Amino acid sequence: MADTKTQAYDANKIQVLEGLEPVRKRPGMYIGSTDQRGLHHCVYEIVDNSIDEAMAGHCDHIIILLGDDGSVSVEDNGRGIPVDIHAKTKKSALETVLTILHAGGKFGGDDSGYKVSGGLHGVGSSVVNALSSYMRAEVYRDGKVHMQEYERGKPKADVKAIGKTEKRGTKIQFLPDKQIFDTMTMSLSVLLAHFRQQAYLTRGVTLSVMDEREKRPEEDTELPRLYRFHFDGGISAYVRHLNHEKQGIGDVIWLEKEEKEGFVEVALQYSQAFQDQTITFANNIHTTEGGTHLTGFKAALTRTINAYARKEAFLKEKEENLTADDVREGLAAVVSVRLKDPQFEGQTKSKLGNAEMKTAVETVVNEKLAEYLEEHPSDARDIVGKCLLAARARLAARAARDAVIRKGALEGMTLPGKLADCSSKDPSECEIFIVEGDSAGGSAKQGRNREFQAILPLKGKILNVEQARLDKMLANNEVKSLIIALGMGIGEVKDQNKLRYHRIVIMTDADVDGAHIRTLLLTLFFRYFRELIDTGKLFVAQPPLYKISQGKQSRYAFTDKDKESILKEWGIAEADLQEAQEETEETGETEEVDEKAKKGKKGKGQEGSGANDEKPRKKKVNIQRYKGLGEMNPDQLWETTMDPTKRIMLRVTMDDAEAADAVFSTLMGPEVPPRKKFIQTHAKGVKNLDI
Ligand code: 0RA
Repeated sequence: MADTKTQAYDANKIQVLEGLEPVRKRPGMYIGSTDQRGLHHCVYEIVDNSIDEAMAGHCDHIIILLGDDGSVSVEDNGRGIPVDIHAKTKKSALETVLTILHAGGKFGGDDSGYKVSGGLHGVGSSVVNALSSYMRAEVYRDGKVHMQEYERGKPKADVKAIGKTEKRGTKIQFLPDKQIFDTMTMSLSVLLAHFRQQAYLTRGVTLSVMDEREKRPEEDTELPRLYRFHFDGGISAYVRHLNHEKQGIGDVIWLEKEEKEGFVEVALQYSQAFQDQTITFANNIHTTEGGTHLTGFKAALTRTINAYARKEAFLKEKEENLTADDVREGLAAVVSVRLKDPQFEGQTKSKLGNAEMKTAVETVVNEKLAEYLEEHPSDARDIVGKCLLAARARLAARAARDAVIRKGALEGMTLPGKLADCSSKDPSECEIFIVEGDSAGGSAKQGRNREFQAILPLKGKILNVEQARLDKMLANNEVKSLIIALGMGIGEVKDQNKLRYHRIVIMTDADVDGAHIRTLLLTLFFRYFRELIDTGKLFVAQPPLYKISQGKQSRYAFTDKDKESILKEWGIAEADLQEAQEETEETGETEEVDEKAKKGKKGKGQEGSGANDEKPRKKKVNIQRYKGLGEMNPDQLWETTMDPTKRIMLRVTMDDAEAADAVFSTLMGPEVPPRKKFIQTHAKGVKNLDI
């Protein structure tokens, strides 16, 4: 890191703003939410401060402990938060930093350096303190251990020296407040993904993570408890990691330069994949919506590769320039910038707005990438070759797409033949069900509300888009129908305003084939219609797995757990089921079961009435397992899966595009060994594919 950003610091520089009451009143304003995300956010806040210390070159090891009591402890070997008395507050700097909102030396927005500490809101440790029922800070400085404890942001006593030490550094332990958070359970896998990313961005620092929780959430139970992230390669190692299941073209290219606007670092590598994966950061904050640094990067990449291709006559005089999309096919890149006063914009405040960073990134990439290509002619030729291939494919795809669009237009507003469209033309109230198979399609067509529900049956498997370019994709009838039905186009001419349905529902059977088709569809949406996922328009229908009937009453169960709880409600233990059934056949039933059965009748989804006055003769429990949607009649399908007032649908969300990309590359890409490995390691855990 450049040294220019480290400056002399003293306790007086801390800007005093306000106390912590507003934080507890409106936690969402400061940490986004009080669910698990907010909980994780607190951990990031504390760790990010230590990362800052590492970035400034003062610390190289951070230890994170998830305690069995629900607390988290973060220790670094940096300079230690100052403990001297702050002129304005007349309190120790440590206390000031941890009890006053927006206080903090280098993270206070003064001029002494880049404000690097971050996360979504970049609010700092005082906010975490306010939202913790208990916090303890230890500072190892000047041979002493200084300590202060807090409850809900309030110090229990002044900072005091409690012992001697040779160590230097800071340890912050905090216990999130049960009164504030909806859950106290953190997800190790989510935390690890963040720590790994931070370790890449801070070359040379070691992040050690230890999970000491006795009871871990289900998704963590198979994970080791101890981790160490350390990457000497920094973001080059990140790019290598992004491409590790892919076949690379040339080496990872790494560029860095300090400009007057800020510091720019870029790593990139091409592979034989089709998709591009460019991940951007500003001051270590993942800018998922991109921004000026991304714009500058794209512009420079296109310009530099075209210039090189022309100069070396890979592009003939009469040939058109490569487009931005051509030079991004198969690209993995990490763009990381650091600047003094980052402006975050966009829906989720994760889009960099500083105009000067476009120029900075553009200048650095133009200069350094051109240099690299000159110095590595063989890699350069392979890269240009890959881009030319992409350009040719794009032209072929354009022709194919134009044909599709023309066909769509020719067929007028009637769209693909097998689409049963809805009558409403207001996209905001329209839904399209993408249904597996003609028979289920038939049931869905009869069962639907034709006012606002459209049905598109797909025959068999759709094409695996992970292994095909757009042109081949568009030659596939199933994919083609879907694209025309959606109405928003694809590729270069996509327009979400033309989308004909604001809810798109994937409805497949609850078996292996259904899961495969669902995955293929999810891949298609992830790769080509990501905006529909980002805006929450994609859903997966949840047809019931069982119909459980007893006498005249029946209930639907959507999961095995559901089934168990219904049976329990009816007073039938799973283990007794067999027995109970036998018993009924011979003798009728016992009092106790009868009582429970009556209660069960009051539950939702019951059928029939007046069963209460009937003398119970039979209590045979019948459990029907639905193997396919086709086994349900139209009414049942409507009632259980399509009726907006009763159905359960899973909205497809994506917390982490990078993880999703890795999953799709692994699951749907051409390489078999990684897929095998993935399936072997995850087979147990797969319930819902959460992308
Ligand atoms: C301001 C000044 C100095 C260190 C820090 C902040 C600091 C903060 C944190 C938060 C977590 N770990 C940290 N380590 C250091 C340095 C003052 C000096 O010694 O000159």
